[in-house]
Amino acid sequence: MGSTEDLDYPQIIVQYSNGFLISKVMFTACELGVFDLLLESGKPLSSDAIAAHLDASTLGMKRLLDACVGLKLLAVEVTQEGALYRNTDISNIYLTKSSPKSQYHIMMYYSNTVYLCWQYLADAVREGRNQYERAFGISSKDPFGAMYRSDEEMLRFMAGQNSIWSICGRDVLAAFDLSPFTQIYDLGGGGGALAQECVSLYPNSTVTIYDLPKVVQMAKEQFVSPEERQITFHEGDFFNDSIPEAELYILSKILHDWDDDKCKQLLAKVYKACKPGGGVLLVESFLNEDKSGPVETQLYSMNMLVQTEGQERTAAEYSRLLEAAGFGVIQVKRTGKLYDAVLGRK
Ligand code: ASE
Repeated sequence: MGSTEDLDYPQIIVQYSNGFLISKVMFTACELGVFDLLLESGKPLSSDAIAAHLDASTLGMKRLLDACVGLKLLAVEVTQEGALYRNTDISNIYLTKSSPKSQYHIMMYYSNTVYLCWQYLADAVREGRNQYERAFGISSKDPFGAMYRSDEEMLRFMAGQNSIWSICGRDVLAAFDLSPFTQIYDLGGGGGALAQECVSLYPNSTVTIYDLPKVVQMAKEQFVSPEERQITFHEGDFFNDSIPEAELYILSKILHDWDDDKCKQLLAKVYKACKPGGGVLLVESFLNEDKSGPVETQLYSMNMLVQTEGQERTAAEYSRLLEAAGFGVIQVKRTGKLYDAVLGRK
């Protein structure tokens, strides 16, 4: 029996202790461009060649590459000229910048922003609030003011959220037949990846991305081209400005940013604006009813504690929020993947 399976040092404790080291190895290989270089080169490369191309030390790069092999993010073959490294299929698809399913941007957000907030997790638990003041020296009164404290931060967040929808967007939009709704608002639609999935899945729909003015400007500059005629924009703050009439409102990972009072306030406003027969689609990661899992969602809920005013909720909790706002027929769909959906009808 290996020493790490010894009851004095159970595997579960070893794995959990090393979890953050594993994350940081993967984030760093992404950040330095290891996976991009190996994709572009089209052939396996030595650690010296990779170090030279990426302007890194040979000593540090060799160690990073070997750790990536141990994590199965790279493969190595030993030849007469020495060790040659190449991407695995999974790295090519998810860890390179240019792949359609790239998770590069969410990794950069985790590594450079989320990681810093988690430094203060104990303080967040003690105080029951987010940690922007300690992590970045900025007021935590307005979480999105803090999250969008610079254009660079805002862009990193928007690109990160977009990368999630490139993987999960289709599943949550296909959870219900949304084809009867042609006039759709994506409230807090950010970089627009979910809106793009929506018009591609429902060709008769038009989606208006409703978000803060500086978010809309960035989305137009970086993510959505004017040729995408089915996508339009509306600049506003959904708590303080009016919400135009539409058939369907999508709130995707919006309610998890806010406490119950703010959620009720927002949903009541959406209910008022909604056409009769219309609806609201909530896209979130649902906790089990007894909150026993899934562990990914429990971890996201910890992240909502350190970064926002919200939390992850159960399907019943979202249904109750919808009912409180006046929505009738409420249908819940668990997708079995990271994000689920609930549809409420007016
Ligand atoms: C938000 C989503 C996220 C607000 C802050 C966030 C994400 C990271 N930080 O609405 C993406 C989801 N991932 C996690 C860990 O929650």
